[in-house]
Amino acid sequence: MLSKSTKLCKVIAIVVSVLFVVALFGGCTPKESGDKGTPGTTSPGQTATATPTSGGQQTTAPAEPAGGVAKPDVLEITREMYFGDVSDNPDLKKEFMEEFSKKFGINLKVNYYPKNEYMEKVNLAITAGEITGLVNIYGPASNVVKKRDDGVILPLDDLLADNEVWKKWQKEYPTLTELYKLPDDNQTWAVAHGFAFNFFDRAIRKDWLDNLGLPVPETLEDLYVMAKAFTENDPDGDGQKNTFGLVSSGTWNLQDIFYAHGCRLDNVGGGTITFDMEKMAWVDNMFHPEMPNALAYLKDLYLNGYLDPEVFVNTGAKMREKFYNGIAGSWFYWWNNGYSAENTIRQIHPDAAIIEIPAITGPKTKNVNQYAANGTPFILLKNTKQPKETVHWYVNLLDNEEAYWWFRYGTDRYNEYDLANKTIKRKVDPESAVGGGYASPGLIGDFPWYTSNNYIIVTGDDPALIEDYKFKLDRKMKVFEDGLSKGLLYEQPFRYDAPISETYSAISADISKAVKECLFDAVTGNKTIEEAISTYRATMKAIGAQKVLDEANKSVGTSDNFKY
Ligand SMILES: [Ca+2]
Repeated sequence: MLSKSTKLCKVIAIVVSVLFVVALFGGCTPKESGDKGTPGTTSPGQTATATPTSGGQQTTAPAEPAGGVAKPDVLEITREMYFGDVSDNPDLKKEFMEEFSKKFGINLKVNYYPKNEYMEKVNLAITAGEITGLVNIYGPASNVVKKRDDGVILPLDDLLADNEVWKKWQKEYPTLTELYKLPDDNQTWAVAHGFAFNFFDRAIRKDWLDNLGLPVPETLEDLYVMAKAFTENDPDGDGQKNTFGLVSSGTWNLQDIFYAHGCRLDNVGGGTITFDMEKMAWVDNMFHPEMPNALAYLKDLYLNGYLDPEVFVNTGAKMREKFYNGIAGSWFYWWNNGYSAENTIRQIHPDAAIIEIPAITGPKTKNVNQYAANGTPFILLKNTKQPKETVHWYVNLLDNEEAYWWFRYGTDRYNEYDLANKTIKRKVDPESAVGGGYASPGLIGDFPWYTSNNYIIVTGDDPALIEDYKFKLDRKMKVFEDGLSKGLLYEQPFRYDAPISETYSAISADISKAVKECLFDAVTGNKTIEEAISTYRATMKAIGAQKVLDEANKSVGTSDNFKY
């Protein structure tokens, strides 16, 4: 394995060389996929098959590589929200399969189920043998493990061994091809439906900084000075003490403070069992030597009111509301969400301006904040008649610019594809009340090479829209570039998002409760920091958390000497 820094340099080189190959976090994270959407009907999943292509028709099918694999008789894909929910847009659903089949010379069959019971329906259909081919399931990786252990899916390594696109990805985007390579058998059990880089960054009221003559913070010390001034020095200039520095929902939006101390929290910012990329092992960062300092820093902010007094009771919505209303001056939240919030804040405070920064530094000054790329898994069912042809051509189509965008947004009847200029103008659906585009197939997510971060994608034909898109995209990408060029950002592969451990699944709620209590007690001064950590240790020992660390480390072929 390459050393950590070599690997990181390589990632940076790749990222920089392909010019902003980062993807917007679209609606494609497992968390979002798991959200309950619009209630659908209870009708069974419907399927339809496109009419086979008649002879002599023009297609722009990707050329079959020499010695390549023949096209499958049918490419069967199962995915939620295909042209809306299950009963929406039946004509568009059918038309797309027909048009796609004509254009690319591959008969496409899409199965779709109601969003609010997608996984239940998919599981039933798999058990009943009603569907074959590629099936998009929800993350995390443990769902893939389950399907493998149920014996209903095929490993992909041999099937893709001679696929040129796959080989290219292995070289240029190794974490993409390894996303669903399971550590215990070293086999690849799914292809990602997208590979969208994403991270949290710190958004700050730039107009408040300017009003107070403060620089954009870079370190923990700067951040403290800022939070204090945002609370005590009337940053909005209305003569009242009605603002504070930092807002968060629990520790979710304070993660950069833990990062700066080198003791990162888990993937949801609420736990301390996390994968350490330097040790390449699962650890409990509650016992990181810097953790007491991180907690002392937060305690100081909290007791002085520089951090929202309601930090431990805020929901996510409440946290956002305080930033939108101009009460709180800063949060640590999804990349670009601060900039998106600017318009909302300006409805009340017309002069509001936001700046986003990739990380703040402290004892840790390099590789401080992590980005990860993920996409939910597409598994290949064992009952697929032509498994090799199916997965081979699916991967080929993802590498084909036109086929990719069709998968994403539909045919050129509903989109003006100016691919030479990397511009996509989605046509306005006259039936849309908000001037939105037509419903789209949504079969695929962002990939680094085809993404809303290197294509201009607008709805409608107004040139001002394109200028606005470019401005916003430049501003957004600058945060990521800054993070990379200053060595603040590093890649934390998604496969290390949550521990693969049966015990973890069983006791994660208890663990979460123990962490919450410890953080609350330490930051509010309910207990001393030492007492809070020692209570946590006793609780974790009592609930059997040792097994979580041991199992998780075993799953990645390592061990950690730590004992609760
Ligand atoms: Ca004020």
